[in-house]
Amino acid sequence: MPVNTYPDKIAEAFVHVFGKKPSFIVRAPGRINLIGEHTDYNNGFVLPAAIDKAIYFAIAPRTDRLCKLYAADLDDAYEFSVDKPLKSSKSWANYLIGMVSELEANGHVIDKGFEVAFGGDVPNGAGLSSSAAVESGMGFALRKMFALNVPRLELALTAQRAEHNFAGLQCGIMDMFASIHGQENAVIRLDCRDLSFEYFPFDLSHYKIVLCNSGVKHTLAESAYNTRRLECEEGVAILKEFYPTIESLRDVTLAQVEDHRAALPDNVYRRCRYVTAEIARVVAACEDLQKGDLAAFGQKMYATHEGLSKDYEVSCDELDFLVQQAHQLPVEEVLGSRLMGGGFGGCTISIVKTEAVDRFIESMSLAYANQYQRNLATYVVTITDGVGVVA
Ligand code: GAF
Repeated sequence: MPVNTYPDKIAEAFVHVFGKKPSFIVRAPGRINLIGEHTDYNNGFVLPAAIDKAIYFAIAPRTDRLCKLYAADLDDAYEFSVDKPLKSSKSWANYLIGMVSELEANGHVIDKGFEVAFGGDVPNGAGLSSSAAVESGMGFALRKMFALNVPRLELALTAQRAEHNFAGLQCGIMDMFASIHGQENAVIRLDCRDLSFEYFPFDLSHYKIVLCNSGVKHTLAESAYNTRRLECEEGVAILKEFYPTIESLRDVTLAQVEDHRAALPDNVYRRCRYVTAEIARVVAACEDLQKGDLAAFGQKMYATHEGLSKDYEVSCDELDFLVQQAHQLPVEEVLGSRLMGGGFGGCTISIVKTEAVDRFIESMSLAYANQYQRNLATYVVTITDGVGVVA
């Protein structure tokens, strides 16, 4: 296993840039999601986990009110006053400034400036939530440094507001919740309506989770994501005429969507059809996990992909190709596969028999290179604890 040198690298970068030692180092992981995509902002269920790819933060307080940020992976710096945490034209800085601003807006007192260097190995734009990791890690570091009384759930909600107000993505709660609440070897079954959750052991003694990175980054992914959210809201507004008590698609069944198909514009109908089916699928998938039936779980991953691609329209040719390739491999070796995260590019997630992992990676890489003349980056990930201090 390779030694994780990131905490040291970030500490060294801190010393190099700020000329002193950091007070401590925080690790904030990226996340995977086993099933339950685009269900979080519809008050449904999700099944994410924190992974062994993370962003690290080295931080120390200052005596004045200046906040100095250094993005080690970009070799770029930015500074602002703790009294004026305003949106910047540097998009990477907004995730950190957003956390300062939203914590202060919530009444927490950050009474001094600070210096922070950060960076890590969560690939950008791969659907592994590097942005939620940055927000969660920054928030956790500020909480510790200024002894803020911010419970983990509030930290996740603060990170979500930072993403909405400073990055412009009207995301759900899943990504930051997973980065903050992750537990080693367990997936989180989160009910996004009341934010109650339980940890499910995810037995990976015979299987591995393999991510295949399409390398595709859709430039309009954020606006397309926000549009999906609005389409779901439009569906709820129309269905409310028939079911006045509903508040979200969580309160609607697939059968009810079908009953009122004629009242829904076609795009809205298909979005509602996918979301209501997916929410029910997560519940059934958790039952599979409880029974130890990973094969049934894997089949549901393919069904999710089909819905994301055809009804929700957040896939792309490359992701469809990767899932089709995985589906053609022996079912005893590859249990399931689908696009993961918001979509429009990024990674697929597959559950692969341990002995078949090398074969899987080789055959997927070859097929991808033949089809798109591009190298396929693959990651075999493990499930780890959420955000915390590492040194
Ligand atoms: C992105 C969002 F940030 C999440 O909130 C979630 O909606 C996901 O897309 C899709 O499931 O990662």
